[in-house]
Amino acid sequence: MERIYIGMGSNLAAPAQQLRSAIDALAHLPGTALAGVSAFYQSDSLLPGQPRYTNAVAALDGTLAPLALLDALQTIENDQGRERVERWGPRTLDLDILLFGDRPIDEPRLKVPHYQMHLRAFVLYPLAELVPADFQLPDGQTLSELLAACPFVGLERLPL
Ligand code: A4P
Ligand code: MG
Repeated sequence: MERIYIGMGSNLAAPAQQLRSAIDALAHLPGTALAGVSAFYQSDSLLPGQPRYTNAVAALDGTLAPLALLDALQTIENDQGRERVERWGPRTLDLDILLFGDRPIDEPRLKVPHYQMHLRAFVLYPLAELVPADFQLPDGQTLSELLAACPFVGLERLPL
């Protein structure tokens, strides 16, 4: 059994509802159990000219292989109307595998930890709600160090 963290994001078609549907789908994934969900956070897109994003992080306990989980997440994205028109384009739902136990993964289709998670406030602050205070990434960096280098600026935590 491994603890897995999933970053969720949406900036189209009622983003908070998209996240709630995704959480429901994650709760029903075979081979995993939903272990927790952060609050929802809003922030501007990293690319100008796109609607604001709503983001959250979910924790799963699973026995699935990493690529099987990626397939399942992409099926959920597609079921919720994800269209891949351009990289970083606006999307109904993006599900990223942030962390998979304490293993780094380097496959053509899957890089874990997610390549930019350590720089993104909309990933780090929701993740911090779900992990112990001394939490470390696979490379030994602590989440506290990453948070200290990544101010909460521009992030809006939505009421539960
Ligand atoms: N892939 C590799 N590693 C992973 C992983 N750890 N988890 C591959 C999931 N997928 C992974 O993903 C492209 C390919 O990445 C997948 O087929 C998979 O094999 P994608 O979801 O089709 O493409 P994308 O999401 O457009 O690209 P990317 O680089 O994942 O974009 P990001 O980094 O997700 O950025 N602003 C705010 N405020 N909030 C956001 O959530 N998100 C983006 C998109 C831009 N600006 C944002 C936000
Ligand atoms: Mg993605």
